[in-house]
Amino acid sequence: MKVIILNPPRYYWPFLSEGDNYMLPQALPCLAAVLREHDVEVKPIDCLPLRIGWKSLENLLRKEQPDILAVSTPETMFSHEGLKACKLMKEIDHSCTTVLGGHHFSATWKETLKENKFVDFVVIGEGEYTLLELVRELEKPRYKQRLTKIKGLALRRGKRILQTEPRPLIKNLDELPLPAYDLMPMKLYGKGKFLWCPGGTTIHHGRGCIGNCKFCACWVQMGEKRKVGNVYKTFPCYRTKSPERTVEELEILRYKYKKKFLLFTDDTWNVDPKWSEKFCELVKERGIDFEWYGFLRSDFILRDEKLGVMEKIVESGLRHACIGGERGSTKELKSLNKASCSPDVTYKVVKLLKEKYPEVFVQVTFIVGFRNESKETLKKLYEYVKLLDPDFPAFHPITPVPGTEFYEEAKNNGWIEVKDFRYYDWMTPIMSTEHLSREEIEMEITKMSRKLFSVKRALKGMFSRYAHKRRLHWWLLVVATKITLAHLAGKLSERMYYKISKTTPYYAMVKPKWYDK
Ligand code: B12
Repeated sequence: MKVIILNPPRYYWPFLSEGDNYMLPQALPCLAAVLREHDVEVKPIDCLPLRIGWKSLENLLRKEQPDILAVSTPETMFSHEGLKACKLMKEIDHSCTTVLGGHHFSATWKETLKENKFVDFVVIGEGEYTLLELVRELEKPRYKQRLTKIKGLALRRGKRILQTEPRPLIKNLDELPLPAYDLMPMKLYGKGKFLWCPGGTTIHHGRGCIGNCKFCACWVQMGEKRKVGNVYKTFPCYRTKSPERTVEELEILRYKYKKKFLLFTDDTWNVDPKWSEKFCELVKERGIDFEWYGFLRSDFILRDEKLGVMEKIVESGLRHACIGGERGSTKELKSLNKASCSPDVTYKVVKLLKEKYPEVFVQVTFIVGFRNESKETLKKLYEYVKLLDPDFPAFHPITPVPGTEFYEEAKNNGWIEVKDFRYYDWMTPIMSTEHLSREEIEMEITKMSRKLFSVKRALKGMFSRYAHKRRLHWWLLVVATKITLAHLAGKLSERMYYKISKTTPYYAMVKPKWYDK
């Protein structure tokens, strides 16, 4: 069986350079490694760094003639590209089996299979062993195939669409083979000058999360499915590779592929202080010089500071901390199942990082546009963020994505105004509030971002003695300038000043030159 695992062509975020727009999607080398370990002929293809547009992809699929095309588009906003790839494959060769996976399709498997005859299977949740078993079954003559025996799969049975028993999570992540980075165009990742990981790539040590935030799809995708009564419910579950295994992977990326900056894709990097301490000691012992970006929980940073572990984490190379601040009131955070990181805790953390660890660039993300959002609640949030004064405050309109508790709530209450998933880009408001229209939400985000842009902070950052901080403050200036120029050029007027038709939002993503080629 010949398997292609595909990250299809897609649009880019505006204002970011091409290299800053994508990174190595960990799913591809992880899935490929397990298939290769079991002697399956596998080719992961990431169209973005290779600039493979749809015409080139068609020619490539005609030449490769895979038996199985497995497509990974985790993000809801790119799900249409995943479907397009399956449709194209069936037009080229109807006998090729098409498989989808990732966050979005794991949560929409029923409607995906119902509405799209060109999709044969959806792999739900953690995919390594489900995909392997699917390949093994499809290798057998049809009458011998026992597809419904494969856990974690959605498939058709005549007119019915079935979901098999949930796939148990992999208990010991160290049993997985090292991701097949050698099958990826590693040289082409990290070409960005500024943002995610200049000269770098992605890595992950943990999977899943211990939190169960209402708006987040991460913990759901890697959550544990347990039977409650007659139905399966998803519970947060956190697992991690050992520090030794993670350092082994890190050294391959650092020395074999010369990647000096790593983005840890873990939902929460700093769950276990013992793990963090051991990892940092190994990095120090082996003298690995690298810098890294991580999603860190604020209350765990304070805990680790008290334990003396935070010093070791920064010493190991942490240079960009992304913290989910979300809101400025404990009551609001409680309603999102995120009370553990209170506004006061996040305030203490940003103050600690700025004063004791100036080498760390502090990004704090906030969500606006919940049902009761008004100019008054936004003013309070603005005052809080102004007080916090992180290097980069990022505001995202709440985007109800399938699989999350918030999506069900928004859907059941009829709050979702934009049904076209292409607009779920975390920039375009998808729903209005009891007090603000979608356009007003967008206007408020722009106003807050502009008012929070401080020349003093920018200049201090742009001439910081820490390279990563310098780079990012220059990036912030470049992006702010681009937005302002686009605004002056009136390119943004359509968006900023409500010339948007009340029905279809304005599509902000940028089409790469090679997209159709
Ligand atoms: C790294 C990452 C990014 C990176 C890189 C993305 C890239 N590929 O270029 C960056 C920072 C650029 C990014 C940006 C965005 N991201 Co992002 N990202 C992630 C993150 C943190 C890690 C993904 C990862 O590597 N996971 C580790 C691997 C091992 O797990 P995995 O991808 O889940 O794959 C496993 C299974 O899902 C499954 N699987 C996955 N695909 C497939 C395919 C097949 C065929 C099979 C069989 C199995 C399978 O098997 C894999 C192995 O077990 C996830 C959160 C998360 N933890 O998953 C968010 C996440 C995927 N991103 C998300 C979003 C929304 C975005 C943005 C749109 C918005 C934003 N503000 O971030 C942008 C848009 C991207 C763009 N540039 O245009 C959401 C998607 C939710 C949704 N339903 O839409 C997530 C889930 C975060 C969240 N909090 O909800 N992202």
